[in-house]
Amino acid sequence: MAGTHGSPGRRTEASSERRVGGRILALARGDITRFAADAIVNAANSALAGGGGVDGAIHRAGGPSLMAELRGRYPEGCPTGDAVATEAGELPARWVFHAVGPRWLGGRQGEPDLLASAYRAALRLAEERSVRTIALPAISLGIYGYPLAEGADIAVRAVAAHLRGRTTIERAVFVLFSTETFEAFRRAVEQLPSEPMDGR
Ligand code: AR6
Repeated sequence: MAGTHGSPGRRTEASSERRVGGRILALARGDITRFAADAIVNAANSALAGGGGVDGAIHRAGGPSLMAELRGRYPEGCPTGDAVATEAGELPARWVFHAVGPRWLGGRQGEPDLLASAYRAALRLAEERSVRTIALPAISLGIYGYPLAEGADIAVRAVAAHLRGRTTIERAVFVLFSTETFEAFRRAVEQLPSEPMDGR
């Protein structure tokens, strides 16, 4: 398939990438706090209070300036489906976009729209700052319990739709902690329509 590495099959890969709208959509295994990018997306909660998972890792690696900026600028938190920006402290990035995905409550509380909206809000913040490279986690797919395959599809479709439009982003990489999550995202990327004109 145009733009993907390796041959199709069940082989687990540590990374993969393809072209979407002339930009790169990549998948990588690993710890997002170690990824150099203009911006890193966080999976936060609506109190912006920090917590476990990728949020805890980002605050630990970024240092106390992230929480200080969140408390100072967003004392009322951030609604589910939205995102706010801070600088990135000690992280190898310029910005952190704290996006709030939905907690999975069975699927009838607007979770799919809220999850797509959280990604779109982070991508809007990226445009406002002319971000060219962005690293994203699997929002809501950990502690918030969103089903893996469905959540991966929503994440991949939201970012792919953005890359097909007018954007400053040249490279968006989902950084995924577990093999299972990586494989769910890989399957979601495989479902994207191919773009023969963009394949190189
Ligand atoms: N790098 C990349 N991915 C990671 C990392 C990391 N360092 N650490 C965990 N993941 P979660 P949520 C993966 O639980 O479901 C927090 O307490 C993880 O394996 O971090 O949106 C917040 O404060 C999973 O695939 O976020 C909120 O209260 C994905 O990141 C709540 O959890 C997201 O899992 C948000 O829950």
